[in-house]
Amino acid sequence: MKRTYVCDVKETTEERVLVKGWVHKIHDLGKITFLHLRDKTGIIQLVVDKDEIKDLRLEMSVEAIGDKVENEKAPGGVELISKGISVIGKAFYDKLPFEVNSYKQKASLEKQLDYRSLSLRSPKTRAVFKIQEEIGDAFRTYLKDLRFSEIHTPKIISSSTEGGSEMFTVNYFNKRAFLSQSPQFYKQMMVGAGFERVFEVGHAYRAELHGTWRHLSEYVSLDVEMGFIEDEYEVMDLEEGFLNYLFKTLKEKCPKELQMYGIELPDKLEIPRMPLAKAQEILLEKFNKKSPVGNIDAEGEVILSKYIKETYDCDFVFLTEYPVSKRPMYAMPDSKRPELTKSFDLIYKGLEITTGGQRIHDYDMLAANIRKFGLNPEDFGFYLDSFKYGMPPHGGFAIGLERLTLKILDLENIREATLLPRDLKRLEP
Ligand code: AMO
Repeated sequence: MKRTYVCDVKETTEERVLVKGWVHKIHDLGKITFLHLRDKTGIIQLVVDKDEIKDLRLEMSVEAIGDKVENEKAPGGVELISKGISVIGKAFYDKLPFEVNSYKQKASLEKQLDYRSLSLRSPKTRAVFKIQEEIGDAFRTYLKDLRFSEIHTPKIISSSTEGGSEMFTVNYFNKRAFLSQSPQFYKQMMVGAGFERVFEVGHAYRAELHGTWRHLSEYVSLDVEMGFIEDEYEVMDLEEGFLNYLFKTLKEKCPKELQMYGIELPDKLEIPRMPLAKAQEILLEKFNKKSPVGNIDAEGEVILSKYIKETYDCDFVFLTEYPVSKRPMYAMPDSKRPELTKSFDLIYKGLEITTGGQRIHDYDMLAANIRKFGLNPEDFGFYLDSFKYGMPPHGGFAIGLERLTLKILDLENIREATLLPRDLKRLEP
């Protein structure tokens, strides 16, 4: 007999079906006993004999044959009268570390992460990763339709891209190498190598010394780079277009998952764009909140987002015109105000989810800028070389996949939006 997925039981024309999954719940009501079986697609109720369940334990994997009966009270409006259940994956535990079948997960996040193979079985927890999967899919579909090519760049690299000290070192055949913080140099290189428009969904590594709710040491970066642009606003338009497409897609494909988290996504996003200096001024004048030079801090991001929501009814804001001193050496300075760059951040519900901008594409200007930053152009050999052969004006951005998921679902900690998080303390599972 062919297996029927739980979500297809109601619609199938078969009277008798074979379902497979895990023992989600056993309800012994005295006169009648129910077993809830859970598979990837949902939960179905089986009416069972007491004898059939006496050796069953929660979370064992089982297969069951049952006859279909419509029942409004059953989950999904249909139930199965059991014609036989067998265990196909035994249980080896004394006591489950936590309940998988309660809607509200009571175990601490740390414990859920320790027992990831169990915590992910909870439909509400797995819903996070259904959303995440659709984000990746929407990113690909949206960009491919606009003639972007998907690329895969190396994650073992020889030099820093983002500057700073947050690099993991790797012993590479007795040479020192690093784990990539960002595909920045390679995505720019590929624009010049004739691809013009590229994107990558790949891992990025940061040796983050702060174990906060929003930092991971390994995250997934949704990277974009495009050539022949006019300015950084074209790059922002692209990101805004993607986010509109994403929200539309999520509403169509994940209504159940969004509902589990009580999320209603807006129909149309028009993201306000504001110079950083203006945001700092608003924070100071309206909220008496001082900002660090050339940036706003985490608390400032939260306050500013609330202000933007009240003023523009939008959960997002692009901050523009970051100063040269706070941006990497590849950021394009504004020709009229050379102390400012043509770069931006995107803040979503109080959290930075993107950095992007126009890049320097002129070889001489880039080499001079590298020197200006106190770095040695010789250390950037292959990167600089790729600017020798007619590199077009270009720009791009990167979105942290886990941060975007976290904010879409209003989660509290980035680890909830990470299948198997890596951070200061966690290297397993
Ligand atoms: P940036 O360093 O700002 O920019 O990173 C881009 C986005 O990546 C995410 N992110 C992180 N997510 C989780 N944990 C971390 N430790 C972490 N660090 C960064 C954030 C952030 O906004 N090359 C540029 C992008 C570009 O200009 O195209 C870059 O990497 O969501």
